[in-house]
Amino acid sequence: MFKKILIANRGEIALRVIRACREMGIETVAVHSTADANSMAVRMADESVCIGPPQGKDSYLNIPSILSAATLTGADAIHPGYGFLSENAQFARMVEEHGFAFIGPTPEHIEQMGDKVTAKQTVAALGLPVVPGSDGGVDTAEEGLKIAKDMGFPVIIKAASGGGGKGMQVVREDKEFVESFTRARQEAKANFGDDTVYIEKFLGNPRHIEIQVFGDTHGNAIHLGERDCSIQRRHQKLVEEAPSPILSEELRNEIGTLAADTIRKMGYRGAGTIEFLYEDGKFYFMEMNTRIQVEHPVTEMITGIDLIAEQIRVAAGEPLTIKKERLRLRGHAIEIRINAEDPETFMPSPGKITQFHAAGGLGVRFDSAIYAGYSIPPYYDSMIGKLIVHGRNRDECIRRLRRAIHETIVSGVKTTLPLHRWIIEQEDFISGNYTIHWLEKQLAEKAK
Ligand code: MV4
Repeated sequence: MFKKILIANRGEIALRVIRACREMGIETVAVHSTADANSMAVRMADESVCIGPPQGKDSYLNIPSILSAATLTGADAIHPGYGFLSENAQFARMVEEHGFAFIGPTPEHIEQMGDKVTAKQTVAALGLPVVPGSDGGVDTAEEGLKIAKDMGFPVIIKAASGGGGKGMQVVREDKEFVESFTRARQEAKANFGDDTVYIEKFLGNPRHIEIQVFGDTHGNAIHLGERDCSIQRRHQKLVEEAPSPILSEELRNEIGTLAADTIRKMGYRGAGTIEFLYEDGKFYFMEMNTRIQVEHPVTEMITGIDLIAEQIRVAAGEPLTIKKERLRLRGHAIEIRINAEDPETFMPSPGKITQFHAAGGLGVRFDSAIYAGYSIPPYYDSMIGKLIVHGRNRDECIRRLRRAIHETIVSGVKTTLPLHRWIIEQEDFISGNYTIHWLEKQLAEKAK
């Protein structure tokens, strides 16, 4: 097992990794920008190293600085968290070339899933259902138009190097196609330096349901059920829950088994998330994330498994400790992401937190790195914490969440808590009747 892990990240996920390490008897190194010198991760880690100025590109994305810090402190492994360098294949490769273990999949798997065309072809060949569409990249507007006409409108044009919603064009009729195709290519080139695009049938009103998977270096692979992440705005998730309120046990087992079989055949190691669109009782593969995700705690709450500890063990070459026979999905969990933002305009609200109290009690977890007197820097994303609650069933879980939101105090900055309080009171939320478009539709109604 590793003796010392360097965490190449900040905020709540840096603290989350430090917590797992301390419980495992592993020493930790926090790297930080000059803006994060007073962070909770720096305080809780055994050692810390300043790796550069505030801007992410100069610090948390600065590969030479991070590798130097690992060498200097004698770390054996690097945990990338989420965001920043977590899905950078070149970083994973350099980490390994410098003699450290990368706590994540191989650089080849990161690369393979990072290209959305290759990812789709790979998982389709291994048995996952995919959205009907072009077979790979489409080179010309004429070729694209023929595919779209044969398939029928509406269609969606996506960038092969995109993901997370960037560089997509929905096309509703044939006379718009050529213009949209040209725009999609231009945006793909400008944003990702790669103008490869592909075409899919556009699903009008799906849910976003993702499966947590895990593989090891001994040929084992397992799924840990799904998370429903349909409550989102501009591709930013606000609420995530497990299990999905609309999925039957039969369908869960079916898609979960397909997901686990897929990563087993790939020889995938570590934590992964396979994202699907779900509409009319059917799943369609969207993309695979090769990192631990923000919303991993809802899966931890219903399984009782520490997913970060499992990532570390797998990276150290140990077999998975999760056994299918002993895995039970218990009760219901919901996570809300608390952002330091205006709850109506979504403008970031950095600044000093004057008062802070975390909710507690049975079934309540608050994953955050903030404290009273902490100043939220303006350089990074605005998520300041995650409130996660567990209950024996969805009704108990929602009641507990309402209570926990009531207990949470964050003063000095604006937060999205009022919006969360509102969302969970809505009839559609309570009945589980929502899709990826629900929140934006509600916000448009509210604004009238
Ligand atoms: C789609 C789609 C409808 N049909 N693909 C958005 C993020 C990117 N990963 C894929 N996305 C979508 N792909 C087909 N064929 C609708 C979306 C989409 C979406 C997906 C998940 C969560 C929120 C979303 C919001 C708008 C569009």
